[in-house]
Amino acid sequence: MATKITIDPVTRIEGHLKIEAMVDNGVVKEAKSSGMLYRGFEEILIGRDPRDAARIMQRICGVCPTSHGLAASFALDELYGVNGAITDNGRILRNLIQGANFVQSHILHFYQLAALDYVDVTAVADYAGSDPTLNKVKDFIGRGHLGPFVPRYEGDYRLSKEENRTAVAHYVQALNMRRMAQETIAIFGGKMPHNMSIVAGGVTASPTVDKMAAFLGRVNQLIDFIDTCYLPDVVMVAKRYSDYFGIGAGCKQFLSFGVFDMDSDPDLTKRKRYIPQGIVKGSDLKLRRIDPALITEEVESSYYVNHGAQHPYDAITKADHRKPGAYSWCKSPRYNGEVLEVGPLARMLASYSAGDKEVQGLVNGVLGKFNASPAALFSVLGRHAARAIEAKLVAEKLRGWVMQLQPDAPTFTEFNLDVTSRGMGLHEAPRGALGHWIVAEGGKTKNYQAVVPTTWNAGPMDAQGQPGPIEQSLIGTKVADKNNPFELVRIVRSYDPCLSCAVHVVTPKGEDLGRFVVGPQ
Ligand code: NFE
Ligand code: MG
Repeated sequence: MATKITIDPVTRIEGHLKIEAMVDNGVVKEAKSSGMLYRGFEEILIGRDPRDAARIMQRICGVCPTSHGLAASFALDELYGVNGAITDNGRILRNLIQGANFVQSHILHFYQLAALDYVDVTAVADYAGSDPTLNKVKDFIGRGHLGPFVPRYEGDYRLSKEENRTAVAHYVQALNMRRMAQETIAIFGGKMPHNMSIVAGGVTASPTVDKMAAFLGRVNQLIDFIDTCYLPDVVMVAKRYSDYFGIGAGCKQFLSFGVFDMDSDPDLTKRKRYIPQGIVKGSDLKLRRIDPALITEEVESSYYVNHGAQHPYDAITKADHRKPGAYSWCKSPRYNGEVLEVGPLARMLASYSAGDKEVQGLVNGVLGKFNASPAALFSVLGRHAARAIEAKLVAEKLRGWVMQLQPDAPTFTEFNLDVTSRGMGLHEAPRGALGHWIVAEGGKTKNYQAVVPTTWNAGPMDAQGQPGPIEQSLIGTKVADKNNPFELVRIVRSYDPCLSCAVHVVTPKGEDLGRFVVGPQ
């Protein structure tokens, strides 16, 4: 008989993601991924000064505000006609801020958001050594402070006692490293979260030598942590859980908008980026160019009044929380009607397929360690490995990029505010492809849409009956113990979902769309 497994909430980060899986004979037959959050963002901007987008859109999320500030600024660059005129300093500062942001996000994901699915923290309970961090955790657990380590599933923890203890010590160290990465962003971003310096036309921070030195010093410590903790810990987990190279494949089609500008080509589909733009299909690992006109969102299974596939420039968003058949506040983004996975795996595949030798070497190195074929990348461990490899590559690039700043050269290009125009910001957040689209009339915002990574990955089924990437990853998965469905949470968390990013609509007039009781009634 089929059993329904409900996991709600799944995420250890902003927002609620609910997963429902119908399991029959130990195998997932159907899966539903539901964004359970209702918020308000894009339409707050309507009627406002378009420049507000670079500040307000960051409030979508406390984890990746930097990415929203950047995507908004890219869209505004085009709106104001300065998209081909960003200075080298402006371009490099944006890359530095976003690079440090990738590092903080990836460290946070592996240790704080994913590792506790693999690491048994109780291994510290009878620790008798002298490591002060482990003794603190032991004391913490001993006094009954089990959060954030519980609730958790029981059973499938496979690391040795020593390995568990190492991972727990690194979990605590990662908190410090993440703080340091946030400070690194703030050196040129002004503050974190919600930086102040990324604007249309460039960046307002000035690259002084002392700031460059402060940036470099922190990056070097972050690289050290990535090399000595993050990468070895991912390999340690992969060794003990190597079956996860065969679990959670998904749609095997990937999208990257590209990130880290190497020039200021006004056309974002031609701009040279360190991690390139394109679509990669698992079947042939070729990088295909994208046409942004083919990006749409559908709402067939979403709590919005039905419409067909809409391009973000023309999109309308009208909530209908009683819609029959709907099960998510996420929309379903599609490219030419196709389902695509986004994120570090998509980006590393884009670089790999574009012939980036460094990426090819690191990816082949990981596959070689596990005697695995490239198909193994389309998996839970493939996503973790891609994220860790990307953290290392990006952190190392930061070292070189910061030295390219010119302390006395301009960081910002002036522009005319009174525009009737539109703009598209294609970029990559740590969790994947992020696009902002703005339409303005007489210098005021007329329409604004953001299509974000977790909407691509966690979106529901579309009108053609195609499930979203996370749903596809779950369908066909064997669940060993339905009371402790480790397989399902490990698959979902490998995508690093963040629901507050993914759900962000409101009615422009602010009327009541529905009343929701949260908590005990
Ligand atoms: Ni709230 Fe976000 C990232 C964006 S995910 S974390 O990375 O954009 O949808
Ligand atoms: Mg949106």
